[in-house]
Amino acid sequence: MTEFTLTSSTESESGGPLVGVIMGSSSDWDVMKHAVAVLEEFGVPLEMRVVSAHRMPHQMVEYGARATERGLRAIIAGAGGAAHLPGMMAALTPVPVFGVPIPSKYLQGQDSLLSIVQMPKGIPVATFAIGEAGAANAALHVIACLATTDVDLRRKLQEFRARQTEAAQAMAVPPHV
Ligand code: RP5
Repeated sequence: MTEFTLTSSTESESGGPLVGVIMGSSSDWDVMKHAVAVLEEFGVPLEMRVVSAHRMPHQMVEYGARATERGLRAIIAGAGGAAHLPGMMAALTPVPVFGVPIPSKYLQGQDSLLSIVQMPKGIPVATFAIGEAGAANAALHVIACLATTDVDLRRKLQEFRARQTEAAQAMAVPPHV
């Protein structure tokens, strides 16, 4: 995985990132790096930013307001605790938002999960598992969506799944007494 600052980006052929990976704090990076790793593995142009809903609300509004004109096709948003970033971002833009609940100190991310998944009817956030699996799966789901109109990405996704199948087929039950 490439080294980066939490505001770095890669570009698509049209000149900008296709996927925004945003998070409420740099402390979320240990989880969100798993989404970035998957997107990079598939060669999806992306950008990464800290966008804190409660500490930088004006920048959050600006990010959401400009997402469409900047060419973003999906936003993966990670947040912990009273995790309002994904829901607020979904309210600010028609670009689909994929929410990743970050494990929290006292409630182990159950607060994050419920905050993100329990969106009132009308503004959806596609919500994933707490932590690493959720971050990686959010990226894989974004890739699956992009792959509906991108043949090369579809081929890469099929190859990725085939490798997983092969790995599982090669598994043996550990020796036991
Ligand atoms: C949320 O508060 C962030 O998404 C993070 O998960 C949590 C704690 O943030 P820090 O205090 O570590 O910056 O906004």
